[in-house]
Amino acid sequence: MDQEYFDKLAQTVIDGDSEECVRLVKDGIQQRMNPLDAIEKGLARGIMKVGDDFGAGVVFLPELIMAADVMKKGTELLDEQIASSGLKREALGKMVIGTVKGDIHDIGKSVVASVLQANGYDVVDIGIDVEIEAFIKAVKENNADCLGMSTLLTLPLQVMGEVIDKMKEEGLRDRVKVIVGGCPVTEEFASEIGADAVGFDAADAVKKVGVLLGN
Ligand code: B12
Repeated sequence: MDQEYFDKLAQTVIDGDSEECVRLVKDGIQQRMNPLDAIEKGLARGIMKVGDDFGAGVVFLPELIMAADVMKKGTELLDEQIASSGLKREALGKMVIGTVKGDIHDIGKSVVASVLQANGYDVVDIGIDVEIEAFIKAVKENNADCLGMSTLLTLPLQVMGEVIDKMKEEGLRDRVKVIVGGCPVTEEFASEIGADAVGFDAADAVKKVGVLLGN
């Protein structure tokens, strides 16, 4: 697909036009475009523009919510596409992933979950606003090799460190790797809280989890 297509896709998010977004995405799927390109070169650019305008006070929360709904409709279709493109093979490892307590952003976390799944990992997505105890429970119940935590907000950042501390208390930290992500998360912060890695986008997440789990 060409730049004009990705620009149009970004514009549907900016305009809050879910009908046009779904139409364009279905069209792209039919033409066998790379679904991750549609997310990163198209939809994500649109939501980032609305997010920047929101930050600058040019657009307001209802418009941001509308844009996010459009983005979510598009990514849901593309996630299905990403998942079904994954080769059926023995899982490379078991991941639990979620957005930490205090944060309801789920688009980026879900994209990362789908892309990891498509790349051969068995991924359990435990959703948004996840309590510390719920992370621990999910890691234990699923016998996970790796935990992924996401936040886009500054305040809940500290929760990531609290989950890692709790993992240590429960004796889980030696065998379970931890990767963190989301726009406020830096390499420096990740090492401060004792995480093993930070992923800056879905492709980076696949690369880093691969290194952590020795794949
Ligand atoms: C869409 C959006 C929303 C939507 C969310 C819809 C949804 N279902 O998720 C809605 C409108 C609901 C929303 C609400 C709020 N939002 Co908001 N939102 C955004 C926005 C514009 C885009 C986020 C997004 O989806 N990006 C696209 C995806 C694909 O990218 P991503 O999330 O960054 O994820 C990628 C990477 O970060 C990474 N990644 C992410 N997670 C993980 C996890 C792991 C393990 C790994 C390895 C990698 C990884 O890989 C992903 C794929 O590439 C951002 C702007 C921004 N700059 O991020 C603001 C933004 C995050 N929101 C912001 C705010 C303030 C809020 C609200 C508090 C607003 C309010 N006053 O109520 C509420 C949050 C309430 C709460 N308790 O959570 C601020 C945060 C400021 C801060 N530093 O704390 C931002 C930065 C906007 C701004 N400029 O002010 N928001």
